[in-house]
This record gives sequence, C-alpha cells and structure tokens, in this order.
Amino acid sequence: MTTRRDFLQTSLIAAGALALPRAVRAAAASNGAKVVSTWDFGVPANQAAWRVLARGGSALDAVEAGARWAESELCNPTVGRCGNPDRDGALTLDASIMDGDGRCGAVAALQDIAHPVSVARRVMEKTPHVMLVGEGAQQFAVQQGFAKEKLLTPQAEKAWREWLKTAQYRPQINAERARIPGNKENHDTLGMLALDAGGKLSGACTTSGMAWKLHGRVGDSPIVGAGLYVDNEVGAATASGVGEEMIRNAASFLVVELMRQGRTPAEACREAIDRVVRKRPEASKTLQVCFLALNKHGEVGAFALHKGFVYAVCDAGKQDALLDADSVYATEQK
Ligand code: SD4
Repeated sequence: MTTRRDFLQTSLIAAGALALPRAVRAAAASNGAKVVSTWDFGVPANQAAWRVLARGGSALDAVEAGARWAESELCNPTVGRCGNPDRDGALTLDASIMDGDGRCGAVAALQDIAHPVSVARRVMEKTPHVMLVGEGAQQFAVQQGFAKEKLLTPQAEKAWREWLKTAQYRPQINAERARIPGNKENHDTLGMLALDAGGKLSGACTTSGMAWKLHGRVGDSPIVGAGLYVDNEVGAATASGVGEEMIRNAASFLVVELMRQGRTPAEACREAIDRVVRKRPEASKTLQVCFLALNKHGEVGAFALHKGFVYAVCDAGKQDALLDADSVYATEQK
C-alpha cells in the first residue's frame, strides 16, 4: 500500500527529475549505453540510434532506428534504396537484426521494399522463422503493410550500365565514397551494435550486398553468425567486406566466442581476421574483411584485413567519434 509519505517522496523525486535540464536527464537515462557502427556513415547512423538510447530506449529499438536511417537517409550505393544492383540490374537487399537473448530475424534478396531491417524485425517477432528470402520475403513484407516501390535510382542504373561495358566482377578493397567522386566502390555495409542502459545488447546489419553480384547471391549480412551475432552473456560482433569470407568462417559468431574465452573485442577481431588469412592467404591480399565488436562491459574493438576500415563509436560522452581500425596489410590499396 502506498503511504502518504511514500507518495510525497515519489512526487518530489519526479518533480526533481523534471526540473533537471534535458541533457542531464538524457545522460541519466543513457548511463552506460553505447552504439558502434561500421564505416564513416556509422557516425550519423549512430546518432539516429542514440536518440533512442538517450531516452532510455532499448538496444533493439536503437539498432533498428540506426539501420533505418542508413537505408533511407544515407543514399549511398551500398545500403538501402540507393544501393547498386546485381549484374542483371536488380537491386536486392539483405538485412538482419538480433538481440542478446538469441531472438533474430533476417531477409535476403528482398526487392522493392525500402526498409529490410524492419521486415527482418517482423520476421523475428511475427513468425516462427528466422529468415525469409526473395519473393517470399517480399510477400510477407507486403502482408505486414510495407509499401512496394521501385527502388533503383537513376544513378545506380547508370553505374550498372557503365559496369556492363566490361562486366568484370572485381570487388574493391575499401569504399572510395569520400575520396573519389562518382562512388566507384562496390561494397560496404552498415553493421551496428548497441548496449542499452539496462545492459542489454542488440545488433543490426543492412546492405545491398556486393554490387554486380550474381542474381540470387546472398552475402553474410543477413546470416546470423556470419554478418552479425549477439549474446548478452558476452558481447556482439558484426562484419563488413566480402561476405563469402565471413560465411566460410562463421565469423561474427567466432568473434563472440573468442570474447567468451576471454579475448578483448580487439583481440577477438584480430584473431578472426587471422583465421581468414590462414584459410585463404592469397585471396586475402585482394579483398577486404572487417570486424567490429562490442562486449557487455561496453568495450569496443575492430580489426580488418586491409587498411582503410573506419568505425564510429557513440556514447553519452561523445556522439561522433570515428576511429581507424588496425589491419593485417598496412598499406591502403586502391
Ligand atoms: C556482402 N558483406 O554482401 C556484404 C557487403 C559489405 O563491405 O559489407 N561490403 O558481402
């Protein structure tokens, strides 16, 4: 039963809290929270996720918000509605979402739906399944109320027509978005991991996959354990780069398991990269693989095959940090 004294105390606490400046209340609500993302566009994506974490929201809602930002606002040729198509000119999107209790959902080769990460979340929450692909994924999305719309931008179509002149499938090592006008790169992905104020982890991964891929090709991003893995007992990991290498090595799962065995996030990412090199030493010289990890204590680490991988870190102290990952091959390749 609530006594008058309890009632007064509760009211006073509430009144005091409301009197606090908004920034202080946000800092209190987000205490210990953190969000990290792949690549430079991870900075604004993190900020979209941070708006959820700062008001005490869940890591799951945060990563969905961050990934949705990338899918619609980013407009780059590797994620969402502005992505480059496959070699037949079809834009096919891959995404996954996972929380630290092992709940997960994914879509692969999804066409004409603008927010694959939200469809992935519906797969997780509304079906007994984990992954839907192609037409079935699209049918499910439409049934769930997602609008079907033509997504291929005129720029992406132009880039594809240009590519058709040589039709060579040669993934470039890093994004050149910021440095070379004309968006020459043909891969990059948003992988995002968040820890909320309640100590719960979640992650999301969203991409248009490798540009000029074979129609029907699915990368690592929607595959739980390859492009994304989350476990509240340990931490979370995500990946970017040529997805076939992550799938071969169950890479994000590997990073989380290495952390479980006591590695720091940076050590775990490094060891997983070493595994990629050992398995395919020659191939590893010409393609990029990048890992990003966040453990349950909020420690962050990353490592890549090649120089050039950057990752964004956001918490109550700083919302726009962008860091360089160490790499096996130290020279940046073009
Ligand atoms: C894929 N891993 O589809 C994605 C692409 C990517 O940096 O991340 N590129 O293989």
